[in-house]
Formats: sequence, structure tokens, C-alpha cells
Amino acid sequence: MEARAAIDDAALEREAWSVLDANRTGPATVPAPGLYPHQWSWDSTFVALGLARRDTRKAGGELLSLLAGQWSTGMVPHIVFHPAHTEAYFPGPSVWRSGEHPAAPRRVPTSGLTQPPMHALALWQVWRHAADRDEAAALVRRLYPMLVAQHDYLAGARDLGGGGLAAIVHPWESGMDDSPAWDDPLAALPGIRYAYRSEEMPERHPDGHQDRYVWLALRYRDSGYEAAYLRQEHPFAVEDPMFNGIWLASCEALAELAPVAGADPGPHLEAAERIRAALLERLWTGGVFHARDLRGGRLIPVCTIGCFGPMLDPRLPGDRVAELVSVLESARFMGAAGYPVPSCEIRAPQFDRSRYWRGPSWVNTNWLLRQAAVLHGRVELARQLGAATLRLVRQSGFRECFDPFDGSGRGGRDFSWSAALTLDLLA
Ligand code: 9WN
Repeated sequence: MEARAAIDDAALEREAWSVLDANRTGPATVPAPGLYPHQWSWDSTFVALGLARRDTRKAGGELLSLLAGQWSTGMVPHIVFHPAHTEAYFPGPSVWRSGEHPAAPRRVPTSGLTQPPMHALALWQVWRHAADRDEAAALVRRLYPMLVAQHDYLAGARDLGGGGLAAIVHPWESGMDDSPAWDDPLAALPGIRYAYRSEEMPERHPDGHQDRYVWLALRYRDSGYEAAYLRQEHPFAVEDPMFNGIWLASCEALAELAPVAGADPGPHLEAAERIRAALLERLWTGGVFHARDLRGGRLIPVCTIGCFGPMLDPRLPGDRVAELVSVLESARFMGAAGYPVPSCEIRAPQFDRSRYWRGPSWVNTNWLLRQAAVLHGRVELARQLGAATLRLVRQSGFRECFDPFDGSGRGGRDFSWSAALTLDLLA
């Protein structure tokens, strides 16, 4: 295990800035040099959140650059490709072929999938913390209609279950790609023999899921990225509590931002209420929220970090918050991890301390849970989550994720959201 000498707050802050500076290409920040050389959607929202207290212009630039990739359907793509490195990541623009789709932007190549709608939540933080109120108000006015279009897209094109929640149509859309929550829906896909020769497939997912990921993306692309195809045929459709919890929190954020943009907050509060009711009705069981597999017609049993997403709802009833917190603090998650919060419940057979979303702790999900704890007045929980996250980056640097037992780093180095959210935690 690698461990660094103790580092004080000022030095940690300087290191975080130098990672973010090195990862900037123009107005956009890439998640990690080499590994992810483009702009990723939820990564950029975490970068904007980290920049929010210190540099409104850069935070706004990050969001604007990402939203330059928004489709006319309102869909915000999960990757906006950097023109200089188009094929440096697989699957690149030649796979997605966004340029051939009438709804995609003409000059900005993008993927055809989306990611958790953190954007309004990020803009709300930028607005709250901005020193220059006029500059921040101008930014809100510019971004507000784009975010309304994003939310309308989710409500209109992604309510595949008809119950008021948005469905993800690919594991990449969850941001938690190889989470064990998607194992069963992926296993149920028809026999897949795909297209791309093995040497074209980076060995990022040694379990063979990469074949299924690419197959699913190509099925959707070949439908013409059609909403009707998603409703009627697409074989992967899951209501994820993290995605929907974030969406709900972003609806609340849009309600806060609406008056700044001269708009009525009412519709956003109504949307939040609809999502809240649907989450409780469709995903709540056994004291937590579980993802619902719409094609398999059942709740997915494994409990992951995603099960706590609806805690981001400021109006989640107190008894539900209490039940969620007791699972979170138990030996299933924080209680048995030296470096919380593991991305999968420790006692699950699928738990793997070293593989991405199958066990390691992540700075962004820790930050989201800390945010939720603050919202619900759980002061001690918020303190613990903040301290544990800073301990991880102090010990192992701004890694992509961390072993939940010994805190050693995993995945990419100099990872942007780990650096950016550290800035927020230090503020
Ligand atoms: C696919 C960029 C992204 C994050 C995701 C993370 C990982 C990509 C991959 O990297 O996903 O989108 O290649 O595995 O799981 O959360 O947005 O950092």
C-alpha cells in the first residue's frame, strides 16, 4: 500500500489546484490525463462544484462548455469529445456518430447517452457562493433554459416505466459503470457476440461486460437514438435511485434558481414532488431504495452506494432518513470500512474491495452523502464523511477511487473530481 507523508491543508489545496490546472483544456476539465481525455458530464459538474467558492467564471465555463454538447432534444451527453484526441478513448466519435444525428450539435462530437443530472445542483452551488452577484446572475440566466430542457427530456423521453422516474438505458448512464446492481440486467441480454475485435477493447472491465456495454450502445445508436425504440425494444432499462435522487435534488435547485432567471419555481417543485412520490412507491424496500429493473420486472436485490441517492432530497420524510442512515452507518457500509463509504455493501457476494464501483470508496459519492447529511441536519455524519474523504486524499493522493479497508489508491491518478471536491471540503 502506498502512503504519503502527512500533508497540511494549505499544501493539499495547492496540490488540488495544480491537478485541476493540469487537467484543463481550454474552458473544460478532463477527468484524468490519458485515461479520460474528453469532457465527461457528471465529472464536470463536480469540478464546477469545487470551483464554485473560488472562481465563478471557471465554474461557469466548465458547465457552458459541457452544455455546448447538449442535443436539441434536451439530452446532455455523457461525453463531449475533445477535438484533438477524438479516438484516444474507446468508444470515440466514430462509434457514436453523433454528427449524423439531426438533434446533435453540428460542430461538437458527443456520445449518445447521458449521465446523472447533477447540473442544476452544481449551478445552484455556483450561484450561492459567487462573490460577483451580477456575473453569477448572468450565468444563471444563460444556463437556466438549457437545464429546463434537460429536465424536460428526462421527464418526456426517459420515463420508460410510466411511474414518474427516469430510466437509465446503459450502465454508463449511471456513472457507476460496473456496479453489481447492473449484473443481472446485463446477464439477461441476449447472447452477444460483438463487432469490435478484442484488440480494440481496452481491458477496463475484465468480466466481459465491455462487450455488453458496446453492444447496448450500438443498438441504441442504430435505432437512430429514438425515444420510441427505448420505450418499446431496448433491452436495458433501470430506474436507479442515485440517478433519480440527483434529478430530484436538481429539480429543487432549479426551483431556487428560477426567480433569478425570471421564471416560476412552481413546476420544478411539482416535478420534485412527483419524483419523491415515485421513489417511495417504486424503489423503497427493506429500509433503503433499490434499483428497479424494468425489463426483468423486479427490484435489484444488491445494496450499493446508489441506494442512498434519494437522501439528497431535502424533503425526504425523517423516518426514511433515519432508516437509511442506520444502514449507511452499519457494518454493511461505513461501520466496517476504515475508509468509507464502500460503493457496494461489504457483505454482498459481489463486493470486491479493488474493482471500481464494486467496492472501493469514491470522493464524489462521499461528497454527495455528506451533502445529504448536511441537508438532514446529521452533523456528526457529515463531519465523519468529510474527514474520511480528506483522509483518503491526504494518504493516497487524488486517485480515482480507494480501497475501503486500507485507503490505498485505485484507478487513475490526478483525478479531477477528487481534487475539485477536496477544494470544497477544505473551504
Ligand atoms: C465510461 C469519467 C468516467 C466517470 C464514470 C466512471 C468512468 C467511463 C469508463 O469514468 O466511466 O463513462 O470508461 O469506465 O465510472 O463515473 O464519469 O471519469
